[in-house]
Amino acid sequence: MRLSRYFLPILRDTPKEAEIVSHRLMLRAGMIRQQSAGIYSWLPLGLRVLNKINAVVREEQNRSGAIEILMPTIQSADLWRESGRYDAYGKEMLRIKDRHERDMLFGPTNEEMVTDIFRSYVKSYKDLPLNLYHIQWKFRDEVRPRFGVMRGREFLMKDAYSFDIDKDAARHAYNRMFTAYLRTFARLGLKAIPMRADTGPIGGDLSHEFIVLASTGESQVFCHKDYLDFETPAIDTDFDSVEGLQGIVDKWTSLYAATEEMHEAPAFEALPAESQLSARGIEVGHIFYFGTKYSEPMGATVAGPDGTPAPVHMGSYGIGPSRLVAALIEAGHDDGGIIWPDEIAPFDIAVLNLKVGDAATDGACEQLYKALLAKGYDALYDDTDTRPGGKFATADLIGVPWQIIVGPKGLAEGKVEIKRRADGERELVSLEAALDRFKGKAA
Ligand code: 5CA
Repeated sequence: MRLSRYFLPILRDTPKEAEIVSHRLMLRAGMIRQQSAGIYSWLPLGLRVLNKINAVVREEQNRSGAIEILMPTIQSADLWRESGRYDAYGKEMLRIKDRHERDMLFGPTNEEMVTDIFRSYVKSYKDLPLNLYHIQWKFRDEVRPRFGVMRGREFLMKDAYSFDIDKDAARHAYNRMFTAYLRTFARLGLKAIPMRADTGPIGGDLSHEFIVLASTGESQVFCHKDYLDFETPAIDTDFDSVEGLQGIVDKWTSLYAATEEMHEAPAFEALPAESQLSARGIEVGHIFYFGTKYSEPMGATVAGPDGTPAPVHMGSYGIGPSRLVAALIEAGHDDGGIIWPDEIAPFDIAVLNLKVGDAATDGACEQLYKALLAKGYDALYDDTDTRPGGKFATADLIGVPWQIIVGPKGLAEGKVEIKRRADGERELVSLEAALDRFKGKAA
């Protein structure tokens, strides 16, 4: 992408309305624009990051055996009357009437709708287990939308729904998602700790929130420090192995970890003082097992081996990709701006032309830029006529992991500079060496 042809509305001044660093940086880096309280447009840079997060989430959902669908944002109130949640959900639900005066709503979650899909097609235990997920916008009319996309009213959610013949099978489905979540957050470069959690309006009696520790987090959490050193399940984890996954989940739930609602002070205080971690955290994922809470009232039954129909056992599993964009910035930034993990960065490499119009500099930059594109990188070429200082500031602000800085002085000696955004380390190398350094996206 040539910056001169891109749409990157950078703000030089710090927006006053933004209370936390991720919100400030997302506005300054031209990633989002607020349209009304808690409702945002995603500008090109923000959308790139959101899509990259979705790609990781999707890969790990698929790996665990879940199957992607896409359900609508607008739902019929009748479905929610069947489960009894239409009245119970309260003011957070945005209720709408269509032209025929039918009650509709903008979905805050999809348990009812996915249960309706399931009951329409699946009748036998032979078609189980099944886990269907989608990545779709949700609306919750939060009393206090704040911190930008961290707590929005309209936000993106990956929500998966599992269907099983009995409680044991449902436990395995829960463990699959639990394990997939550990892998997903680790791939995003985040340390997310599963904590016993309250189930709120979703219901059920087994639930974990996945919490990223951050001083600006909205939740108060308590856990054993050793979780910070636990190993992530490997890429070749066998998601069909009941014992294997139970082993992973047992390990990751073996030590104390709870959100404020579930906190038991005496148990926590019994830990050695040096192992007690009491901190603020961001909830990036939340998983639930709720048995037959929806399948029973909605008549989602399957026939078991003896032919007797019984309500299917369900769980639901949420991740907030739009919230994750903010969480990643809370976890990765410095005074200069954002520091993205390589896999999530909006661009892989930025080429900074320090003297546009100078034939040698333009030539070297074009050569670099085209070679990087040919190797499959998302390259950003700053070919604008901004001063060098402005280019450095922009590249640092938007957090591209690698910068190749090209100017006439260096080129006179046959050199360009490679800068690593994360630690600021710089290296002077020949143009050929710079090209050779970046071997190809898959390499
Ligand atoms: N149906 C279940 C699981 S699929 C459910 O709705 N769970 S939830 O309420 O816990 O939300 C799932 C995830 O969505 C949360 O862990 C969080 O990452 C994200 N999320 C929830 N509310 C918001 C919000 N207001 N703004 C941004 N992200 C949110």
